[in-house]
Amino acid sequence: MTDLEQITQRLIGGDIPGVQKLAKEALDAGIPAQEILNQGLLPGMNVVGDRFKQNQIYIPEVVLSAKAMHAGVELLRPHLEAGQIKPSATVVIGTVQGDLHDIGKNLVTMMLKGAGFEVVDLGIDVDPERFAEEVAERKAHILALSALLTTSMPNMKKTLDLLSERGLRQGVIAMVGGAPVTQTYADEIGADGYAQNASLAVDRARELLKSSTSSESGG
Ligand code: B1M
Repeated sequence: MTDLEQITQRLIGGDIPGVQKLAKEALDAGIPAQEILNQGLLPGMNVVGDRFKQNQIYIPEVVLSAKAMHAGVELLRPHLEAGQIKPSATVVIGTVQGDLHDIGKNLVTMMLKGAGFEVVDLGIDVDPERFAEEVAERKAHILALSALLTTSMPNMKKTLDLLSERGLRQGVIAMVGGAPVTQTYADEIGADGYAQNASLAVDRARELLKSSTSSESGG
């Protein structure tokens, strides 16, 4: 078994110190943080998700694996966020109301920071009112909404609707994402962009900013 496969196994087993130890050893051995994330930690979380869905494991096991994921990601954080240049734009990000999932949202946050964005992370279970307040106060260029539950997805629309009511919607690029969210859903609720994963979120944020700046300047 490779070092990264061992990380995957420890994460599935919810072994927090084991994940920390192996992730640190992998970093020390010069394996890039992105590779440890993509080939060690994320495959483990996928297995956990599948087993949870098939009732092979239950919430306590999922919580332990999620904690192991957090611990691993914390170790990688400085490496994923490294190399930033001056902030190119401000992003307000959060998991929508009714939803407590934050692992994916935290990865998107890290990748955006690593790409030089200034990111204001509002955390989990964020209500539309709070998103609207922060977008206005921070003069955000991008609002990034994450949802992992089909039951919390409608709160993405509620948030965008509130921004429209307040006259804030036109001034901000709205991006959505999370496992159950699709491009079709993004179009349906009038979001400007959707991305399937954290690195695509960075690409999409850049593209959207570029096209909004060129349309402002008339080209
Ligand atoms: Co929950 N859970 N969970 N859970 N959980 C899911 C989401 C579920 C699919 C599991 C399943 O049934 N297979 C299911 C949802 C079903 C549905 O809605 N159709 C589910 C359920 C049902 C629940 C509870 C209701 C369970 C219960 O209590 N009976 C409950 C709800 C609590 C609540 O939120 N109100 C619950 C609770 C939990 C835990 C607390 C135990 C824990 C969360 C811990 C935490 O986040 N701190 C948890 C976990 C860990 C999961 C699974 C297993 C893994 C989620 C995860 O972290 N994935 C998940 C199963 C699964 O998704 N396969 C599941 C790894 C993460 C890196 O991926 O978050 O998708 P993801 O993020 C990706 C992309 O989606 C994207 O980039 C990220 C990185 O590449 N992305 C964006 C995310 N946000 C983005 C925003 C963007 C762009 C891209 O732009 C703005």
